[in-house]
Parts: sequence; structure tokens; C-alpha cells
Amino acid sequence: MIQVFHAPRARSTRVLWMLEELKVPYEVFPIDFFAPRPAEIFEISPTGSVPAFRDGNVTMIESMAIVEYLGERFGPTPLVPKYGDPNFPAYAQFLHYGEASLAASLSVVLGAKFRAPEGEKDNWSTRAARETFIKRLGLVVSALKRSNYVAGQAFTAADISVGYTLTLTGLAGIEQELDPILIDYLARLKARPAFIKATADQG
Ligand SMILES: N[C@@H](CCC(=O)N[C@@H](CS)C(=O)NCC(=O)O)C(=O)O
Repeated sequence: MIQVFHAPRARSTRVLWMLEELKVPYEVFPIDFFAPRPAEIFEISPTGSVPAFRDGNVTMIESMAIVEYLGERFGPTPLVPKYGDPNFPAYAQFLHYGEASLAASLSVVLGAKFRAPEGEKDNWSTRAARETFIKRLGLVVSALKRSNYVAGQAFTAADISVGYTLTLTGLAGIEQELDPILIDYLARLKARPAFIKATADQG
């Protein structure tokens, strides 16, 4: 069975969400983000980062690469549009944008908020990362003005990428800056049965 080392609210949420959307069974190894990692995770993830994922002989640690892998492994699925589908370019872009452009800047804000010493929480880098994140949301707003989801009228794995990152805006204290179109989008994503199951450990 597929195994996922997962911490609540960590990027491993994307992996559980995709597995739930695909209705593929899996086993979770719970990780306490602020506690020392169990030795087993280091067989997969050299720094103990999550997600850490195993499917037989396959091990992976990059959340959106795992989501792509699952789409191919258990597809074809409408969650993964293919080249030739008019939504494919937007799909490919947002599949990566949610991590590489959005989560990368939001992580700086969250890392400082929860881990930096008191006097180092507010600095040029954290302010720049916050501003960059907010500006980058503009591309998501433009996409959602055209269609219900970031890559067309149907939910896809690109929404798992972007949507997961948006779920962190409350933790980062940025939720009040979200355009109403993003608030509505996030509410629709959070109402999905697969999201609810994948985040049941978040209390
Ligand atoms: N780009 C990676 C980032 C993975 C990552 O940074 N995971 C965080 C939790 S959200 C983590 O485990 N950080 C602790 C560490 O890197 O040791 C992904 O999307 O999976």
C-alpha cells in the first residue's frame, strides 16, 4: 500500500488530497512538525521534509511531482488534462505555480512567523515575500474570472497545487487581503469531500 509521511497543514496535504480525489487507499505515517523525525523518514527524505512518499520501490519527496506521479499511475483521470486539451497550458502552469511561485514566497512568511526568533520575524525579506505572494495571486484571480477553476470549468490537480497554498493564508495572517473571488474559490475547494477527508487531522 502507498505510504505517506504527513504532518497536518504541510505540503503532504496535497498528496493525501490527490489520493482521496482518486479514491486510492493509502497509509499515513503522522509527523509532528516541531518534534524530532522518526528514523524511517530519512530512508526517503534526507532532511526529514514532508511529504515523504513510498509506492513499492518508488520513493519521492516533492509534493507536486508526487501528485503528477499519482495522476499518471492511477489515470487517465479528468484531474489531469493532457496535451491537446485546450486547458492543458493553464493546467501545466498552475500545477507548478501553486508551489514554485506561491508556496515558495508564502513559506518565507510562515517560516519567520513560526520559527524565527522574536526580533527577526519582521524584516526586509519577509515583507518582500509577503508582497510578492499577494502580487502573484493576481494571476489566479485572472484565471478565476475566466472559469470556475484555475484550468477551466472542471477541478484538476492544478487546483490542489494552488488551493493547498491558499489554505495557508489564514495561518500567515494574509486571509483578509484575499480578493473575494479567491475566498469563494477556497470555500468551494474546502467543501470537497476529498479535501475534508485529507485534512481531517487538522481539527
Ligand atoms: N517543494 C517541496 C517543499 C517540501 C517542504 O518544504 N516541506 C516542509 C513542510 S510543508 C518541510 O517538511 N520542511 C522541513 C524541512 O524541509 O526539513 C514540496 O512541495 O514538497
